[in-house]
Amino acid sequence: MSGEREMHRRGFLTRGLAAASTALLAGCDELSDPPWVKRVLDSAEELTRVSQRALLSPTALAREYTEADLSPAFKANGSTDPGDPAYKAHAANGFADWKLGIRGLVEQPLELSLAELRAMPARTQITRHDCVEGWSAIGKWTGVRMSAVLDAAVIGPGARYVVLRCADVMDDTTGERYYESLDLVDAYHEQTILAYDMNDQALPVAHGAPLRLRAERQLGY
Ligand SMILES: Nc1nc2c(c(=O)[nH]1)N[C@H]1C(S)=C(S)[C@@H](COP(=O)(O)O)O[C@H]1N2
Ligand SMILES: [Mo]
Repeated sequence: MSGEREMHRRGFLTRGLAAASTALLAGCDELSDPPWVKRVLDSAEELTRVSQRALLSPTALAREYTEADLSPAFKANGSTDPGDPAYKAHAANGFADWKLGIRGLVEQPLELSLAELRAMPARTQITRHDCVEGWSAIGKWTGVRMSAVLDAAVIGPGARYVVLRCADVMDDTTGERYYESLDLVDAYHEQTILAYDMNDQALPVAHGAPLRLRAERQLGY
């Protein structure tokens, strides 16, 4: 992802919130269980996210809507047709051979097919996506909780963030691909899911097939 995009999405929430984040950090010892919560909040780099949490408590749920609230159209934004040849081959094959790789600071690296992900306990949520570019849409998402995937992979004691690496290239000069990161508070949030269905249909390519992170407490994620 581009630095500019990062600034737009994260930067504007931070400004003017230094006082609020200091106040919240002072109260962080109360969040001592589980241990990774303190580890995350101990870091000064976490000020941005802690600032957001000063406004939105860390475990509170984002509002969920009903079927009647579903937006008639959900704008496809960003990369709507990734050009990567390997991605295109997977898409042409209905992602039957595609696998989600979970690696890094985990004790049990995993490769999970879509069928395996669909066999895990599912969560469905109807939520509003708010893009910082100034549009919103309500969609219905079904997928597996990220916590279940992380627990299956057994995150190691040094792990503090989850980085999601995507198929689409964001910077043609460097070839850098789109990525996003979450701290473990957001990763384990009840509504943080890896969605394979959107509005009861398999996720379309324009909306991030085969699997899309929904992090409902974050703008545009
Ligand atoms: N891999 C990838 N994920 C992405 C993007 C992207 O370009 N590539 N765009 C982001 C932005 S800015 C938004 S608003 C939403 C758009 O999701 P949609 O295409 O389903 O509307 O996806 C986010 N995730
Ligand atoms: Mo966005």
